[in-house]
Amino acid sequence: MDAHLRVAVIGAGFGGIGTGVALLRHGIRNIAIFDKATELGGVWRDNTYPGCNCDVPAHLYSFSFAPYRDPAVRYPGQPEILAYLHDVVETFGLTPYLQLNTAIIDARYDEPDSIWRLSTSTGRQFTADHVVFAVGMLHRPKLPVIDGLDEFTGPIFHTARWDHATDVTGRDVAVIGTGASAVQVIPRLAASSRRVTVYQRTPSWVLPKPGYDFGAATRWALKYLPGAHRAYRWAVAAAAQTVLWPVMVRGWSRRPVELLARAHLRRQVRDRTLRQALTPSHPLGAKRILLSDDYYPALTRGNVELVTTGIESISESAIRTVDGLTRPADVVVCATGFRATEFLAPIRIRGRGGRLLHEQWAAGAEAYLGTALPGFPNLFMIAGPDTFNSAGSNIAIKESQIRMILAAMRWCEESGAHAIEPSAAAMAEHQRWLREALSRTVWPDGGPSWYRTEAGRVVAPWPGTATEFDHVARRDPATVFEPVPAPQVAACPADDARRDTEVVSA
Ligand code: N01
Repeated sequence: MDAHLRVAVIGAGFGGIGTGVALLRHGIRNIAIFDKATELGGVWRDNTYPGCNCDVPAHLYSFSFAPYRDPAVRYPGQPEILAYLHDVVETFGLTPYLQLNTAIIDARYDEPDSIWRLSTSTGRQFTADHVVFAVGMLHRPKLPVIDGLDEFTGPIFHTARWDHATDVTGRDVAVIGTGASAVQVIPRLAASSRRVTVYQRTPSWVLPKPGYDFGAATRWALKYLPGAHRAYRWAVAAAAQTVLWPVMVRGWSRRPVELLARAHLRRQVRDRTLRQALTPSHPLGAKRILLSDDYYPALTRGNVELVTTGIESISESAIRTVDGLTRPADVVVCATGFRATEFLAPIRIRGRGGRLLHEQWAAGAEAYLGTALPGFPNLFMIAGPDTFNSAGSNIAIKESQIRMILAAMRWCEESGAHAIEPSAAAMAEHQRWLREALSRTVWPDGGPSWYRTEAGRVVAPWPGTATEFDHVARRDPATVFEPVPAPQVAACPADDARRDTEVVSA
């Protein structure tokens, strides 16, 4: 018989872990947190490239219920953030609920029974009253499509699949891409490789990333002064929102920050030709803004070359650009990003009436506040469409979604409904608002990026601040959700005996 869960959480990164903690805190213990990998951590498990760290201060980029408290380091590296997540899982007793090495490959809503039927990669089947997809946006690497890529005989890998067996010391390394991952890894490669050739298709806007470590006074305050940590966290969130959100809005309001970015480039790159090559033509904010103090200096090193001519092909040991030049490469690093707009792929998800989610989303994913959608009862998402926080921490957005999901589950139970979903009216009103809000941002003008589908539809970033997101997420569930039509065969998922006594062991 299938094991029954009250809530199945898919993904053991920040979103899934935050959801798990919230469920346990609400006394909901018949849960499992599935992850396809052998370890928890999501993107902080996958990205182990040299230099990987968080460009948002960790005192903000952490859960409000478990703030990151290192009094010395402002931007911890990937190992520290992964350790933090392990710590949260341990502290809040989530370990017994983890089902690692278990990918959910198929999720089907069973209307007569008002439950989700889940098939896993291990062959085990589960049923669940509610499913929460917390699979993230940035976890499926996007490899470039380049002629001859398969013919390259040396190591070739994506930043999120770093090959630690490859020693780059004294070798010629080619890096394709100049996004957030590239700007972190290039300075490290430049310091250890013989030569680094950076293939840039589009330059990124880069802002300074000041103050890696705290000074003595701040360390003391963060350690000993009651409330100092909370005040610091609040101040960082307020500053990020105040400075960065106006950048995302069309018009003059991005100008002051753009001047800052230009000054940063001028200060760090004296060579006029290189500076020109590094000056973006898209509006600041149209793609994710990068923060770095060591990327530009790395590009000015004698052993680093920035190539702005397009790549034509790759051979056994070299990269050829469209101007006919060929540059040797021993190792190729693809810093080419993720298939961010293919939300929830590759899981096959069928809702009411057998509708296939990916067919419904063929023109671009949409959901009510990136969290739930009509036709898919009791299905929730963390980091769904239109939820990426371009002006601050994404953990805050995830926590707002988690609160909304818990409120919706509670409302479902209290109202005696078998299952709930956003009403068509709430969804339509939200989509109307979204379209208007997005049209006031710079994203539609930004050219290709992971914020947009290939057809140009903006589907990833949230067109507002984290505070505004939280405000919408706090709406009374009764004004957003509605019960789905009664099932043909009576079954009561509100039956506590079924919900809370059968605990699935990891
Ligand atoms: O990926 P990206 P990323 N030929 O999509 C280029 C988060 N993150 O891994 O702009 C040549 O940003 C592409 O060029 P173009 C963060 O949210 C967070 O760097 O499409 N080039 C671009 O330059 C971030 O935004 C942290 O013209 C090709 C690059 O590859 C997100 O992850 C750290 C190409 C891809 O950039 C993704 O960042 C790191 C091709 N065929 C990442 N295909 C933190 O610190 C693609 N490109 C929290």
